[in-house]
Amino acid sequence: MKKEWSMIATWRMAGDAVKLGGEILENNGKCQDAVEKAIMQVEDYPFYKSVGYGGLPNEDCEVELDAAFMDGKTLSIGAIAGIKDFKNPVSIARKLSEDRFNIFLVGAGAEAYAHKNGFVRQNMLTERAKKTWEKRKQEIYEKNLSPYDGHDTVCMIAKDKEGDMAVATSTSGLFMKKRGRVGDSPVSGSGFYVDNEIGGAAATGLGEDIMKGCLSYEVVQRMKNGQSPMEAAQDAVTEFSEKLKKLRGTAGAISVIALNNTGEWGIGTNVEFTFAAVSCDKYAAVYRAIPDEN
Ligand code: SD4
Repeated sequence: MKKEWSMIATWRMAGDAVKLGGEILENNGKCQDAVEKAIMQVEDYPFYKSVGYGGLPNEDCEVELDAAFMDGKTLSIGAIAGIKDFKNPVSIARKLSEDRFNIFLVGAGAEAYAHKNGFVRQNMLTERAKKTWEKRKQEIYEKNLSPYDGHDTVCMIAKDKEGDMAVATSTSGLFMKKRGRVGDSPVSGSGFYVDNEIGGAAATGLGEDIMKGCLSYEVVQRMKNGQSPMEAAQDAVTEFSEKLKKLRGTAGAISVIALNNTGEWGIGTNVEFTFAAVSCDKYAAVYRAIPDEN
């Protein structure tokens, strides 16, 4: 059944934020505002370890953030990567989406743009994140662990009462990543995609593998070809994970959320304990997705 408005986000941490986004949509607000404001709430909360303030540092103990914004009506995109010391990367990405050129900025260039456009400077490294970094550093050394565990991106897709759609993402990326490493989250087609005429999708997990399959665009194309968001997301993740395993012996964690332009939602994953927070026509809930065993 067609939903008046609808919103989906990755992870349990977005549970309260989708309620906020839902209120915006219920009160005739725009999908662009719903995804931005809801992600800002997650970015500002210091205990969500992998997004915004309090995000997980890179191997040099610096917090480098990636974010993106896409408008499904105009296909406008704005993205930033590796930005340091600015609050609310999602808002900087949204601002960039207003431009015709230079819509994806990295590092010092992104910081100069944010400064020029009046965005708030903030040291994004918290004491808590620093302690987590020190502990992991010790564990990597003592137990010979892979450094690259622990990372969750917040992604949100919304459809408003006008039928317009938007998607946004925000993340500190892979914990202990190399300085300058960029994952899928700010990369169009891999970390996110939306088109009013079809729907949207966004990914969380190991960016290095998500980018190999351009999975958000793949899910949107599957919806275009008639699959429901649930089928599109689950089939795309399962088929691509199988392909990676066959070709390379292993597939990283991959989860994709999807929302079509009637407000129907779906989630696909290859890992246990993936959650999606959903808010549609006045109800809100957090769902757990189960990987497809076939
Ligand atoms: C990245 N995809 O930078 C992000 C991290 C993430 O769940 O989503 N983790 O690769």
